[in-house]
Amino acid sequence: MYAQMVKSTGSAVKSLHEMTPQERAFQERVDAGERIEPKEWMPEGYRKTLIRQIGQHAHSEIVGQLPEGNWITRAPTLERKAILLAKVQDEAGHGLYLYCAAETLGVSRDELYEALHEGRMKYSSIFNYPTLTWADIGAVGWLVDGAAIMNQVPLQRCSYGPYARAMVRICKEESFHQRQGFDIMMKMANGTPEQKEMAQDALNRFWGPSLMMFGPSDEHSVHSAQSMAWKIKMNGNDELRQKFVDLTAPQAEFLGLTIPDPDLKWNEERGHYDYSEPDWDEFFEVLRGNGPCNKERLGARIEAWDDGAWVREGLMANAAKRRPMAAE
Ligand code: BYC
Repeated sequence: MYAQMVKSTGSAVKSLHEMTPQERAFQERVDAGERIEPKEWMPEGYRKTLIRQIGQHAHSEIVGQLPEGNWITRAPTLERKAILLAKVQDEAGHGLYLYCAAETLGVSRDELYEALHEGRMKYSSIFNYPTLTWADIGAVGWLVDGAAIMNQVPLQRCSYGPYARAMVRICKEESFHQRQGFDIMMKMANGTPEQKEMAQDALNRFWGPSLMMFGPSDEHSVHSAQSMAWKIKMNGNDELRQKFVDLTAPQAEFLGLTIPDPDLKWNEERGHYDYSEPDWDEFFEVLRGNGPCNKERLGARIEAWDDGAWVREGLMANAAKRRPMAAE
């Protein structure tokens, strides 16, 4: 029930000569870097892939409020509390922009929520891990928002107009989020030995799950080839993961913390860091609904939906009452 049990359905990319004239004209527009807008013709697969990705993305923003929301009342100072509150509110806003972008593809927000609640749609695996200490809030901002930026900046150039435009605003806010996380890590890493230990422990627990945010290795990514041909995705999963490692490793060094990977080493020849693959068995278990917090996270969303029923009913009743008045 709580699993994100959707079966992946990637299919081979059609070559230009296998396409219908309409599909070919569409692909040529995408190849030329043109933006596709809501009312324009698009292949059904393109529309479905966008609904899947934007919907999952929106759900991630909303479910992603839970691990951090957990710390709003326990943030160590008033300033930290205000900052965290603003960040969590931003995530709600991101969810709303993204649900709106998905709605332009002919799916309603209610349908998307229903699919999430029934385990027919996924959200990012990272939010199925608990935030046990204040340092975890630093690690989430630094690593989770850091990974999100790495993935989302290229999406500002994606082929679907409403998604690309939503990304512009989201990315601006994500950089603030990443910096506030790094700032928490700086304070902790330069604090008492106990605080530094907490920072290291948070890095130890969030490193692998952050690498998993980029999705399975290209070899196991069922959607990448088609999504990249349609410019719904601009890069492969492994390419972005490598960029994230390259950017983050020196930051960890600056903090005086150790990334929990004995194989992490700068490779002069490649011009990149070598690193170990995360535990992919764990990743697929989390996707099957067996992560540490899957049940809790989805349970909280379902409860919020049920608790809000009276508000939705009230609003609908009010709108129905006003309709005849507006017609007069
Ligand atoms: N978790 O063929 P692949 C945030 C699924 S939130 C769960 O490579 P694709 C924030 C994938 O969906 C930021 N599932 O897929 C919020 C597919 O299954 P389906 C979230 C994952 O789509 C609050 C299957 O595995 N960012 O920043 O080409 C607080 C095969 O994968 C994951 C986005 O959503 C995963 N990690 O590529 C703080 C970015 N990875 O759908 C921060 C937009 C893969 O066939 N999304 N799967 O059932 C994307 O860029 C792409 O969808 C992904 C995956 C790179 C994630």
